[in-house]
Amino acid sequence: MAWKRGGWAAGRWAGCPGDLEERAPCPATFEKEKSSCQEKATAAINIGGLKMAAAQSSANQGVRECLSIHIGQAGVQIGDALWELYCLEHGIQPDGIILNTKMDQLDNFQVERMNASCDNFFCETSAGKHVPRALFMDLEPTIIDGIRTGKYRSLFRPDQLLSGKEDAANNYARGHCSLGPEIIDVVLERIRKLAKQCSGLQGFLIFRSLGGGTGSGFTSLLMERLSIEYNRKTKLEFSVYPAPRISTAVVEPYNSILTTHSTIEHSDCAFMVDNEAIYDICHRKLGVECPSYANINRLIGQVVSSITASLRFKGSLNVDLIEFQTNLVPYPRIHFPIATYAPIISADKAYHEHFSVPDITAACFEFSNQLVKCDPRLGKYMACCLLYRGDVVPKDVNAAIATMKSRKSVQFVDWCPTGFKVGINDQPPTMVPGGDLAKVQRAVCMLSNTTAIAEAWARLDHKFDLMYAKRAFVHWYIKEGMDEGEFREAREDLAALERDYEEVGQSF
Ligand SMILES: Nc1nc2c(ncn2[C@@H]2O[C@H](COP(=O)(O)OP(=O)(O)OP(=O)(O)O)[C@@H](O)[C@H]2O)c(=O)[nH]1
Ligand SMILES: [Mg+2]
Repeated sequence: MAWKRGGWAAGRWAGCPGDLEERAPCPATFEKEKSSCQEKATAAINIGGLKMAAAQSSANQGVRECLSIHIGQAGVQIGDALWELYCLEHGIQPDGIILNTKMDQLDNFQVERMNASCDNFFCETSAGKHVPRALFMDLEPTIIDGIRTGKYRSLFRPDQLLSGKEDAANNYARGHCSLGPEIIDVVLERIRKLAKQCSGLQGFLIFRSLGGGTGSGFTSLLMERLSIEYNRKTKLEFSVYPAPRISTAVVEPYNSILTTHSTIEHSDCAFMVDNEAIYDICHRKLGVECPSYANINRLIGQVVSSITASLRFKGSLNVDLIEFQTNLVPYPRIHFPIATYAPIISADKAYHEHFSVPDITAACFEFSNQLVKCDPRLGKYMACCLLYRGDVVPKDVNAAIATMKSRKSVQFVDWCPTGFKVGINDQPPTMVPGGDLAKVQRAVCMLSNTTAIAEAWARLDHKFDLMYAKRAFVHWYIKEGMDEGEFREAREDLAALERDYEEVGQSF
């Protein structure tokens, strides 16, 4: 197994949930327990204490900005949904100005404290406008034109929305070898400009599909160049895994395997989102008869928001995503955690249900809540992180985890402690007006690194093999300047990845 530089920062191993009780109570809970004016004043003082702690820690760490790069149709459309949600969560209006909902000093104080880290994702101009630290790019113009003319058109500066003239026609080689090189320098220049506005750039979040020509080919090219130019900065990916029922091209398995091969060395952690799994969630759990990309992207947005919440909000039990990432990736190539989210419920059903911490924790171990189709009961966990949001107290989390640990179906590899790393963010999830999800008081996103993900690679490898046995469609790639040897190399690398997973799952 190839070794590469480890995670974003030094971290410690899976914190025992018992640790949580020793820390300060979460302000949401704290405030709920206080009612009189006298008590409110005490809360303010105590919250003030927290603010000081938060300010000190942010002074120590400085601002740690993340740049989001949205590539190709899927990357751009997911970005559209995601930045709408981020804006709603931070009270930022479509023109970038923060909505003034501060009712009293305590509220004022809390909003400021919670939003203290929003600078990691938004750059505030001298006029008080919040501009996303993001770049949208596509090889063709129509999808980005949708943002240029959409509701959030004035949120972005024009140079953050970059498009070419023609797409990569579902061909990795066009994105990587022929069209991509023509636009890569402009893209890097725009990224440089965004990076210059950061005082402590932490890394990149890259959104794309594995199956599209731009998403696969251009992203590979960009990742290679980012590694050269920003050597030590982490690159996290959110990649759409192709689903035959929804996908637009037969060659998606080729593109997916070619891009996985060429980016595996450049990516530190990749969250795969399987369109078929999310389609089924929207259909079965949210009652959407025929889910569209808009429905799917909103759900993806909600999960990504939970994953990045620790970088955007402060909180006493907040655990930085970087710390999670360190725990999630035991070997550089084994960097594909599965995300699971709960509760996923529509507004009409939510009235009859109560989602306690044990309920939502247990739901994370249900196959039907996973964003990738594979069966964790058939694999072994290497790491398990639980990212709670909203009204959640450590006592309940500890109890819920103890129950899950006792389940036979939750098996860890024997070289790894059965640790669950936990973070609690005070902010409950925000619902998008007109969205499918119900407003809830608490939610959880589980990130688990399990050997079961090898099943998803095996499925893709099998589809690749069927086509490649007949060399079907290969000439399109050769025509764009690719060497056929790359197909063989990529496929061998993926076979090695499957074997890596087998190896890490083996007992001593
Ligand atoms: N979740 C999600 N998937 C999408 C979306 N748009 C396209 N896809 C999926 O992405 C894959 C196709 O890739 P695209 O992102 O459309 O392609 P592209 O990156 O623009 O590349 P080219 O068009 O070939 O230049 C298919 O698997 C689609 O199902 C979207 O908005 N959301
Ligand atoms: Mg496209």
